[in-house]
Amino acid sequence: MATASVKTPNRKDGSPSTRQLKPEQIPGEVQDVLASTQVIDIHTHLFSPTFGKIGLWGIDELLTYHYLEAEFFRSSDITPENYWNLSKTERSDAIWKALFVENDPISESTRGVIAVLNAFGLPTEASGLQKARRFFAAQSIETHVGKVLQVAGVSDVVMTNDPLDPEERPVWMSGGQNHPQFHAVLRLDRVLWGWPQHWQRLASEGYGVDEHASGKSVEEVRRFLADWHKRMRPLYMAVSLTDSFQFPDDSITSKLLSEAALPSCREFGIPMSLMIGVRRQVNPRLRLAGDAVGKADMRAVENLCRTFPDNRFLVSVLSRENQHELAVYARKFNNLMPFGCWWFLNNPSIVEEITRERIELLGASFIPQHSDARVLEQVIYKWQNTRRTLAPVLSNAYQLLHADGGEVTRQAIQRDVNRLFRTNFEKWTAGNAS
Ligand code: FIX
Ligand code: ZN
Repeated sequence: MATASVKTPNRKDGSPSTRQLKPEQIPGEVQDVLASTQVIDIHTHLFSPTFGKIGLWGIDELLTYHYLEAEFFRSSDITPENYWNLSKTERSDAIWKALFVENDPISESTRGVIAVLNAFGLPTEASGLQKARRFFAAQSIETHVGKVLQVAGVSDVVMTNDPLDPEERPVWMSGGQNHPQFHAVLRLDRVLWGWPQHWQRLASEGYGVDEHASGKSVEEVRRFLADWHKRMRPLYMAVSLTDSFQFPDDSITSKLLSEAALPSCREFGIPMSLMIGVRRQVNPRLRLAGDAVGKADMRAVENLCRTFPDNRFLVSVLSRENQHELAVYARKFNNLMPFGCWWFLNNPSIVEEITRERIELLGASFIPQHSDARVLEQVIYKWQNTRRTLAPVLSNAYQLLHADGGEVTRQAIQRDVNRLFRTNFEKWTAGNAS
């Protein structure tokens, strides 16, 4: 009997039904709750319209996403050097031809472009590129943003904001942004591991720092963080770390993390996000697409969580082989919040595996996904795929609960999905997300 589409009506006050579900009703309820619960996208590279051209959107940006550039070089005779000499339009023409015309868009990233075109009712066949260009060219970003987030079921977008980025900095120095759906994050890569290349920038701004982060450098970095916390009001601080990251060690990274960033996070009451496992520029010819992945030593996470029990950590690791360790560490440290299926993990086959083991080990006490979107409309396909992949995983968890004698109601499902999509993050950021 077709029960999957059966939904238990909400109660008169609109709250989810507390009526016990039959096993065959569970998938339909889970799908409906996932579809109707807006998500906080806790890590993206999107920018609100205030930031102008560094906020990427539209079909040519979708097609020249670095995920697609990496796939393009496998299906085209154009060398990276020749590709970089092309204009943006010529690059997206070449990618469309190689990945969407001469081959079927069956990879996660190519299929995502098709899903976005489809979401706007645009043609998805080979001849559709020009019509898509006309459609996006006719959009005003201020209204387009609202429509895209509404279609994607995203209520809040958390950005990645680098105070030392010359393109982004002028916006913050002239008052910043106040779009209610976009939230700042203080990204510290250039300070925490890029110190040799960037310490002089802080010095030139009047912070009394030196090449070895000695003397007054730590207190001056904390002053720098306080200045930017005031300017950005970030929900958390963040850093991306390679697969060789160790803590503790005698590096400037460890020193500034433990003596400046983490104390400042405690002072401001915000978490520290650690994204660990990237192997940077394994093929520099591909530029942003040139990064890869490496298995990290998770004892660094263990040492940080144990040494700094008053800090809250958001942690995402890039290696599939590190996922089980991360989930086990989350059982040991309640100041550790695992999040997302990052980058090369954001594929249904791996998202399913990671999410199942997280539910089995952590219940609903983790953050299942972030989009890492770099182009606005990507949130549409990334969150469509996440909901599509989460549905059977969650349904299975509730059907097992029912089989073992537990009660399953729509109200309970809604409570868990709220936690996974929203309140785990809101509580972690001390309620600053709303
Ligand atoms: O460090 C990061 O925030 C990574 O997500 C990016 O560097 C990466 O290029 C990306 O966008 C992956 O999805
Ligand atoms: Zn990212």
